[in-house]
Amino acid sequence: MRVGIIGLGQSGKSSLFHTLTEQTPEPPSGKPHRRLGRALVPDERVEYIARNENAKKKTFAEVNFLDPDGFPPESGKSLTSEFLAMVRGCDLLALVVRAFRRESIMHPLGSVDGLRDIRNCFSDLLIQDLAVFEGRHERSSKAYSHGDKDLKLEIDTLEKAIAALGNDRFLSGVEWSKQELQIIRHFEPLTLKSGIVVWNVDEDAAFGRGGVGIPEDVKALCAERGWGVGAVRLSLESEVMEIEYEERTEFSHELGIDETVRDRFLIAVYDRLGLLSFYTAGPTEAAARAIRRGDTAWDAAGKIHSDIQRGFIRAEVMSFDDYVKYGNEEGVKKAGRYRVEKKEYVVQDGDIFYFRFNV
Ligand SMILES: Nc1nc2c(ncn2[C@@H]2O[C@H](COP(=O)(O)OP(=O)(O)O)[C@@H](O)[C@H]2O)c(=O)[nH]1
Ligand SMILES: [Mg+2]
Repeated sequence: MRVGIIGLGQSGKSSLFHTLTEQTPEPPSGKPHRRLGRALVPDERVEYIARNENAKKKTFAEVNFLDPDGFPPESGKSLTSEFLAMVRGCDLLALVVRAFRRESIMHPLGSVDGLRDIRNCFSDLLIQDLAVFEGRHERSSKAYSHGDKDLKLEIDTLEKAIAALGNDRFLSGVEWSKQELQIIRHFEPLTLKSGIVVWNVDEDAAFGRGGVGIPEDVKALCAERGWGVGAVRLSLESEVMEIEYEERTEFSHELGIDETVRDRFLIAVYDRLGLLSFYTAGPTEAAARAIRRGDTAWDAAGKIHSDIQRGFIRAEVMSFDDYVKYGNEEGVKKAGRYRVEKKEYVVQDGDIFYFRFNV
């Protein structure tokens, strides 16, 4: 899973990247590039399985982050097409919005107005999609008039998308048939992606769970677009990340942070993308991996190794709860709770798999 961090210049994108990945942003290179990093998803179940199996290694599910960086300062006034092209392949967009005051840091539009910035950025996404679909529509229409009649459904779908975008609607808010969805997904439209607005407030701002610190009109705008929104204090959080891991909790408490941005953010990503975790357990490794709700045992096998997917024979499964209740795999078997499933089996949160395969 990959999250693309977007936002105007100086809004706090790289600070967010830094807090999420604990990767120190290198000095600006002056050339546009994708800065990549990852965060491991904290998981008590992996810890438990590792202890119980005496596993040599623990592997946590991971979420990847992309911070498009190195753009010239002038381009920080809006989300340009070069900038947005970098996040096309991402599963989720995180739009960082400046709500902190701090006079000494310039705002590219000259004043701090988060609602305006969100509106502008949302229309940048929309315009970008519109350009992609219009370009494709023109080409497909030409081919159609030259006799390629297979393009009928594509053209109808493109027109539906163009009409929606023209009416200021995100593609995620439109009803699509399975076939239509397949067609538009191919273009990786930005307004079809899940999104979260990261409302970056001052270190002394009122702040808390359930949207404390976020103005009502901002919440309403995000809800209208189907985006999530959460407040963060990135300058504080960056400070916390500077501290040695062992001392972080205590320091965080002193600052009134009871949950790090990273933990809250990862929970939000799981929620937005409809992710769940499945596991593998053994003496060599206790591992968690993320998968989308509705995905099958066959998809899960592919998350581990393409060979396991290719040679898939069957999946042996127990739930994490049974594993805890009956002590170990043998206990689960004795209790008659160990299952054998086929490729089509829909993965449940907490499933512990053993894949039989043959290549
Ligand atoms: N006071 C304050 N400064 C911040 C905050 N977030 C970021 N900054 C500062 O704003 C500047 C731009 O941040 P950066 O993360 O590089 O923004 P980017 O251009 O979007 O990547 C840096 O000097 C940060 O230290 C915040 O929440 N409060
Ligand atoms: Mg940056």
